[in-house]
Amino acid sequence: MTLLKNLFQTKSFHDNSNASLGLRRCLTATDLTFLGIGAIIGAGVFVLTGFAATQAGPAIIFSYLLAAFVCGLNALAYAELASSVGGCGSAYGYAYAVLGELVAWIIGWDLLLAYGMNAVTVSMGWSAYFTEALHAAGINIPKSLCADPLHGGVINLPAMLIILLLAKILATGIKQSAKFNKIIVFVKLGVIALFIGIGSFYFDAANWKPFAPFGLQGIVNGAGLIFFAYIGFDTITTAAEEAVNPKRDLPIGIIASLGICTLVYILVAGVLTGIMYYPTLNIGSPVATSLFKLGFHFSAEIIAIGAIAGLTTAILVLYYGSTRIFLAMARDGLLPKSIAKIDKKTHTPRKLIWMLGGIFSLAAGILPINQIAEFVNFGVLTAFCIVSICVIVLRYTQPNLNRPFKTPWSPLVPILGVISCLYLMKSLSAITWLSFIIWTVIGLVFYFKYGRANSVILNRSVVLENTA
Ligand code: ALA
Repeated sequence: MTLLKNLFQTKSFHDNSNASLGLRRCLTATDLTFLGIGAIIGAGVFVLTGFAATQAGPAIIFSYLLAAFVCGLNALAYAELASSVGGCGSAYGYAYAVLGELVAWIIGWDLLLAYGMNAVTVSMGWSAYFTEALHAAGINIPKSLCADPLHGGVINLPAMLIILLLAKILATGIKQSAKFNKIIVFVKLGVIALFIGIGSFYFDAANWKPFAPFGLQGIVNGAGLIFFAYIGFDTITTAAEEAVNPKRDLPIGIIASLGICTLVYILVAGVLTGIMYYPTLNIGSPVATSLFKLGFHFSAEIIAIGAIAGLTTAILVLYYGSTRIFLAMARDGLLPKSIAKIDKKTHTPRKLIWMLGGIFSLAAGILPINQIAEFVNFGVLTAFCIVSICVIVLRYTQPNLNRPFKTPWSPLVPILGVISCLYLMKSLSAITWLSFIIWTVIGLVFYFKYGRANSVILNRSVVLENTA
């Protein structure tokens, strides 16, 4: 009975939001919105749009809207918890405060891998664009040095190097990282505007016939794939302890970044399918290639450079998110605290950043991309489900909690959030489900061997029981 009680021991909200980690509070609502856009716009739109268009046709616009709807439902739940529960642990922290330690551990463990592998996946897309850009400039990197062993190479060196470069930036300081992110977000929004501007002059309505060649099923399949393009708005919540006014600014950052990106995606998808007939879009760099085919060679090169910039910030913010989740878990004693120490000068967890950077870099050098991307979707969808469930439970357990932002029409909206995530998860492959189960079992072994013995909350309860 005590074991069961311990496993579902929750953490007080005070512990979650007010503990001082030594991080620096310096991020504004604008910084947070830019961090969101930085994480969201990446491989999804620059790489996956073409593949998704071959599944949905020009109706990919509706796939984007559908995926935005699913994310929007859960984004409202994130906004409510970020403003009321707080803490840099994101879904892990909310689950700890609402559903207890065991669920929190499972979700934190899941998110560590999902964010980390997401950064790795995008770094592989980055490498592909980068080697292509070098090739266009007449510099050729041998395939053995820019592809993983399963794709005819030995090691993916560019993917490894970009992660190490970003480790250096993240370790320097959050304000510097946010500034770097902001500049690059301007570059990527600029090249997307260039694409929409040029492309809209060449829009040919004939390419939109038929508009939905694969019907509703095609739209749903496209949404399942394109969901990846929206991942990232949730990482803003990991910046809760570095935000100046998290209760007000986190909901603004989440909703604004998701809204802006949805608009951008719909415009890109509409223009892309209007200038190229959808069956010809089965390519890895549809945005740049379509302009190239229109004869805008120079603009296509600029777009490719913008895509590289876009992918860089997606890696940066996802990598940042994984370090903050680790930090929150280490603060609670569930992971080794010594690794997550904050450097007094830079106010960053330098050791942790370099340790995770080393692991991610190695993974980027040798792992194949496809399987990881599905796993990322699975991990993030699980977190979304838990966050929406937390909102529903918390409305009953803590009806009077101060909620600066409230999810409208609760519990309908969070219930729809959970159902829509489960629906998308159902379509993922058996191997992805199996990988998730294996990863969770490894996590549970670690938890029962290490986490429970070192858990701050559990040890505190033991002390209280002994002194009572
Ligand atoms: N949303 C991010 C991307 O599209 C993960 O790259």
